[in-house]
Amino acid sequence: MENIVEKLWDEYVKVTPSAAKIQSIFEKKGESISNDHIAIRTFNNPLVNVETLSIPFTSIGYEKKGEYIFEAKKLKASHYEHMYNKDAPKIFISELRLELCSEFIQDVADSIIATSDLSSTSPANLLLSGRTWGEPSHKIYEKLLQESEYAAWMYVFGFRANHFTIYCNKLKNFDTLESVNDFLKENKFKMNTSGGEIKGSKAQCLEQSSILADKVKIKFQEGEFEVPSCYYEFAMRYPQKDGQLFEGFVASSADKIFESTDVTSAK
Ligand code: OOG
Ligand code: NI
Repeated sequence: MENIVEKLWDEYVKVTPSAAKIQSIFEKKGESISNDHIAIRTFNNPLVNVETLSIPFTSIGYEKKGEYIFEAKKLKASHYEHMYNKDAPKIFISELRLELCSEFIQDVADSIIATSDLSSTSPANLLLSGRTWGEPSHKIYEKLLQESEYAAWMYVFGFRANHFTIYCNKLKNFDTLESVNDFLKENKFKMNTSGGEIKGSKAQCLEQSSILADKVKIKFQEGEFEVPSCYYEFAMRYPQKDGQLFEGFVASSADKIFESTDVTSAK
């Protein structure tokens, strides 16, 4: 397990230099970082859907706990928790519901999945493979962006962790998510402000924030362009009425967290 999480991290930091920087500034303050969750994106094609990408996790003791629908973004997601190891990060996997998308998106998804050699790739390897199709076309990327930022991101970045999330309850020197955000801003990181800097509330038992995705140079068929890659998230969890810490996700907050990879905000 540690293995797949570590490997996902290695691929993630390659396109998210801010995540490594943020870890190190927290460590300089004497913190050791725990992960609340890791998020993965995909399409609902059975070859690569949430169910398929969950196999590497369910096979090591994770079980499905929650399901979420994002109508406007045409997404569906599930979250997984480890049955025994309470320190294992939760896994949040979402999929684009292709049948609700335009024919253009369906054709792009079908063709990139068809050109990927999935028969010889286990789901665990797939998760570490990034883009399993060739060089993307910037023209197609731009057209996808107009309809679905999520589809455009998938087209360029493929299978990988979209973000890791620092579990802020475990930080020793930060009592509130606000103080975490202040520290990040002092260090010149830009926050995703969609729906407010802090999404959710104590009453919802979950507060979340995130930096805007890093921008990386990608080689497209037409040449090199900078596009938003991945981001780092921060979560603070609170006990529910029964005294148990809330371990789920809040759809209305997640809806805004998705926008951390939005090109229009990642200026
Ligand atoms: C997932 C966004 C939702 C959360 O913690 O609510 C999420 C994504 O951007 O792929 O991770
Ligand atoms: Ni998240």
